[in-house]
Amino acid sequence: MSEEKPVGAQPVKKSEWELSRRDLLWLVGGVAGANLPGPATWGGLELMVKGRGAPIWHKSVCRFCGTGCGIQVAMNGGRITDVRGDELAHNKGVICVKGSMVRALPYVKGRLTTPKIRRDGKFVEASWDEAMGLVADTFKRTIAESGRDAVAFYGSGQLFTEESYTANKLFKAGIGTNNVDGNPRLCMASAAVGYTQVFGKDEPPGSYEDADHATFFFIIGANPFECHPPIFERIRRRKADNPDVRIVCVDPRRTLTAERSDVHLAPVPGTDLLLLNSMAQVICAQGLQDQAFIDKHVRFSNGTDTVGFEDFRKFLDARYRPETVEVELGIPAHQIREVAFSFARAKATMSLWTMGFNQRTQGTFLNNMIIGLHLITGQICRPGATPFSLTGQPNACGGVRDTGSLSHLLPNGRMVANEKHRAEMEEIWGVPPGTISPKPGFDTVSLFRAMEDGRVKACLVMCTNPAQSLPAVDRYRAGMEKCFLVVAEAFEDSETAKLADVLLPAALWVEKEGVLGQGERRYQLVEKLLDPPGQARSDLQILGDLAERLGHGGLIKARTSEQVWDEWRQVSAKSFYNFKGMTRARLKKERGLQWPCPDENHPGTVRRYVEGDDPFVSKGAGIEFYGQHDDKRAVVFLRPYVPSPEMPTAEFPFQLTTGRVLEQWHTGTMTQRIEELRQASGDALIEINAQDAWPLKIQDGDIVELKSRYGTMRGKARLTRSPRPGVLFASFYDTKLLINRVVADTFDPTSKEPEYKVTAVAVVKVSA
Ligand SMILES: Nc1nc2c(c(=O)[nH]1)N[C@H]1C(S)=C(S)[C@@H](COP(=O)(O)OP(=O)(O)OC[C@H]3O[C@@H](n4cnc5c(=O)[nH]c(N)nc54)[C@H](O)[C@@H]3O)O[C@H]1N2
Ligand SMILES: Nc1nc2c(c(=O)[nH]1)N[C@H]1C(S)=C(S)[C@@H](COP(=O)(O)OP(=O)(O)OC[C@H]3O[C@@H](n4cnc5c(=O)[nH]c(N)nc54)[C@H](O)[C@@H]3O)O[C@H]1N2
Ligand code: SF4
Ligand SMILES: [Mo]
Repeated sequence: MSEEKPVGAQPVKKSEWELSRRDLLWLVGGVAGANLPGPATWGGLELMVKGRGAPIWHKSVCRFCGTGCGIQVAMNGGRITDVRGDELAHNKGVICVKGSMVRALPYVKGRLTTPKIRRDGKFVEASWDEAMGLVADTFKRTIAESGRDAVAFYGSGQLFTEESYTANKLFKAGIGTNNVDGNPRLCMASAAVGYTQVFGKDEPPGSYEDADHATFFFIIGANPFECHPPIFERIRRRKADNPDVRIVCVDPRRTLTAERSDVHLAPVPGTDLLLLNSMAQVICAQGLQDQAFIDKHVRFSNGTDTVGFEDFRKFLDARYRPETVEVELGIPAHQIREVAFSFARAKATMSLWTMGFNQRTQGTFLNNMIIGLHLITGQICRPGATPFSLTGQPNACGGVRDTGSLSHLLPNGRMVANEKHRAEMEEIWGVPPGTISPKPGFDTVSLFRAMEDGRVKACLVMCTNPAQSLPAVDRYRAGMEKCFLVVAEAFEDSETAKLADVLLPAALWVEKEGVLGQGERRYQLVEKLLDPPGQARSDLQILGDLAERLGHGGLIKARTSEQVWDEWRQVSAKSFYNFKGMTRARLKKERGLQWPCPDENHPGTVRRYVEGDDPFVSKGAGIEFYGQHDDKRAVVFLRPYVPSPEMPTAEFPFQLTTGRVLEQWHTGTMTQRIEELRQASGDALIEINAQDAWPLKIQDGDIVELKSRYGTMRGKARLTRSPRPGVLFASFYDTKLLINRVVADTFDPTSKEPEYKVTAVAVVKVSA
């Protein structure tokens, strides 16, 4: 292994490290007290490393969330002995408890170490040749009998960029089907569509660095204290240094983020568009808008036609005055006015949002409108003034959105439905005109529905666990059972692995090499430090093998991570996503780079669409939304509020919302295996407001039954004051509480992202 020659590792002054450690301890310690892996674990780690003498530190990246923290990994005797935040990376040395425990990940029990094939209902071990032979034969036969669109790839925002790019190319330009989708559909689709409609191009204009300049933080539908801790820590430092800085948090639960904000507004789940439109109404009615910015850079649209600012005002006045919406929204009119005024008049406003916004039947509209608020107030393209969607997974942006590994996309913002875009990609990939199908493939929900009725007969699932993470999951498990399911997984007992016909053992994190692209357009390299266990292989190797066996070896010529990266870098140069300047050598040295980055001397772009920073802005333009709109303006949409189909009824009087906790990652396959993390979070519980529990005679620890239109399940109740009355909350990491069995099977009609955040339910006590 490369232990002898650390790449990019730099000595760091001890005092700085200690500072970060303390910050982290505070982060961890601030959460919920006694049952957390607190100081003892940290102290222990410190001693352990000292005792061993001379570990060698390697620059790396945490594999968990979209914050994309730079870390340093200590290797000693061929093993990882410690992990700490990288002081020179964007996260300035701060990491969260999951990042600190990622050191344990390669060593946990339960790894899948050989390929397995299901025979007579039981898994038997197989060689790679047998397993891949069966996969390739079944894919070939399915394509011959039922057509190309009967096979599919279901990927992940946790694959490396090289892996997603290769899968996308193999399926779209090799096999000739656009059935390539992945879990970012469950996550970032509404944000991606939102940006594309407004700017003509996906991905945020701003950066984490804006948090160092903002004076007003508008956090809505996000819980960064638990889900993006170093970013929330950066916001808190900003406030500590500048007491006038204000933080507003909009969340139906009093989350740990809400508790640390200046103002917490708790809307009725599913009603945020009333708040945004009402804020816009106040802004326009009181002349708080930035008219000069609007005149120069903004166009208004009702979704089909261009309209004027006056039409926008009339649209807002007719339905969205604070006094009209306050009851339905659950936030008093005076608070709506206050937040609208602060948003517009602050020196620099930064909005941050995540799943409380994206996972909604109006997710796209919410994304349109939050950016719209920044555009009408000119709170954009200045340090600290920016709309910023926080990204969930470590490579949803770089790996999936940017490579176009979704069923309606092609690389670098191109669309399947656009003939010119298809022709461009056919030329770049060197395939005959007409190879790429003009028909968009199945988005996630449609894909699993197509398994139900046999339209999709064979599917390769890679680095994701849909049998636990899809909504209304009982329904989709039944579909998966009918399909020939190939699952590339690191662990043999994930809920999806259990349904597989062929299981392929996957290398994870530093057992392989590749690039992760996180939420601020920053790409960072993860280098290989360990060999994978047993016969496990990287997903890239699996895809190369499959390509070869399907007869597309000539198309998928790049087989090492570095070769794929170089190809992809060249592809990007033909677009506004240009990162040709991000050579492998640079990524080995630097703590990531932000695109656009067109040549090797370019430092990367912190603020997009801003002259002097973004290389694509015309000279003298100052600010230019060059995306794809001919007039180079950004679009503010008139977006009417439509209630969620899952608003409470007499039969289902509560609203269930779901989400995350600090110590656990998604379906828990990794973090539940790390003892410190498992103990810290404990079992998943159904949180209910004590005020709601009282008339139902539910007490802490009682078993309750949840019933929705989609399923019924039981779990243990926890009484709190966190969700607003009428709202229940559960997390989805615990297989003992498969909450997605009751989660609604509804989605945004534009982005096709499921509405995980709002399900109408009934709750009753079953037993004490
Ligand atoms: N610890 C941890 N961190 C993670 C992850 C993890 O699994 N664990 N996963 C990563 C991924 S992939 C993602 S996508 C992100 C998700 O990051 P977040 O979106 O911040 O996390 P969630 O808990 O899904 O949801 C955020 C909040 O939305 C609120 N919410 C629910 N309904 C509504 C609503 O109608 N309106 C508003 N305004 N808010 C609402 C919930 O109460 C919740 O507190 O986290 C990333 N980071
Ligand atoms: N109720 C509810 N459900 C939700 C959400 C919610 O808020 N509420 N959020 C949704 C969102 S935003 C997301 S992003 C999804 C996430 O949902 P999933 O992607 O289904 O969840 P993960 O647990 O991240 O699954 C990743 C799997 O890949 C495996 N793995 C790890 N590394 C590797 C590797 O290198 N290669 C391979 N082949 N496998 C590997 C892990 O063991 C794990 O089983 O969940 C969605 N589901
Ligand atoms: S915040 Fe996210 S990327 Fe950073 S250490 Fe924690 S889990 Fe890893
Ligand atoms: Mo996500």
